[in-house]
Amino acid sequence: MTTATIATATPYPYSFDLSRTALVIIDMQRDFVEPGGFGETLGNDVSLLQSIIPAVAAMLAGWRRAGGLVIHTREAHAPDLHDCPPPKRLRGAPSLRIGDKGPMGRILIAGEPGNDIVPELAPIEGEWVIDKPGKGAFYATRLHERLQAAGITHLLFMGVTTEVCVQTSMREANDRGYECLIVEDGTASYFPEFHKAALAMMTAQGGIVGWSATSGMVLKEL
Ligand code: TIU
Repeated sequence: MTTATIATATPYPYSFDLSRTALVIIDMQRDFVEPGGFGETLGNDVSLLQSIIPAVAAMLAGWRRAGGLVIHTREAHAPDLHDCPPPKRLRGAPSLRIGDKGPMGRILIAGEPGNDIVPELAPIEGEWVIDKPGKGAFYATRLHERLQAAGITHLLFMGVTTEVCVQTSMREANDRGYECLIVEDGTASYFPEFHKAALAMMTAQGGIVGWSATSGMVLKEL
């Protein structure tokens, strides 16, 4: 096993063995980054999220070349909505609710065109794809059990949105004992100030939730 160290990670150097580390890409779905999806129905400007696709693609390519495990998640509900708590569907005043028909198919429903991962980041053979009904990747999925079986101890997070599904997933992972790092330019929010605050609150207090680093810092060590 060879150990890589990102010396300039925040708040202090982060070390990982590639064979025990997975790259987790959270919810890079058309529903969040393209017009007409779930994100836009909530009133958001989706262009802010599109801007990270090149950095996420570069990290993904580097991680694949190095032979690391890649995990993609999708926020997705069953067509009959049995896994969607009514408050999640009924909250707020979106232009379309979860399960309603939009320009990319039914909003946030598994199997609909809008629920797909964007083509630039499409999963390939051998990569895990986890459908999750909640914001966190560990809630109501078998992710923890699969990671344990694969001997994974470290997780690098990217995807959207920083303070919602990415932060929730990283907090869930931290509570389960994983050493987590968030890739600063591989994640984005509809609210730039929330992106910045989420990174700061997770790495404060000696890395209370984990570390952060740029994609360039990670790629240099692969
Ligand atoms: N994937 C994810 O973050 N789901 C959200 O609903 N995020 C929002 O910021 N709305």
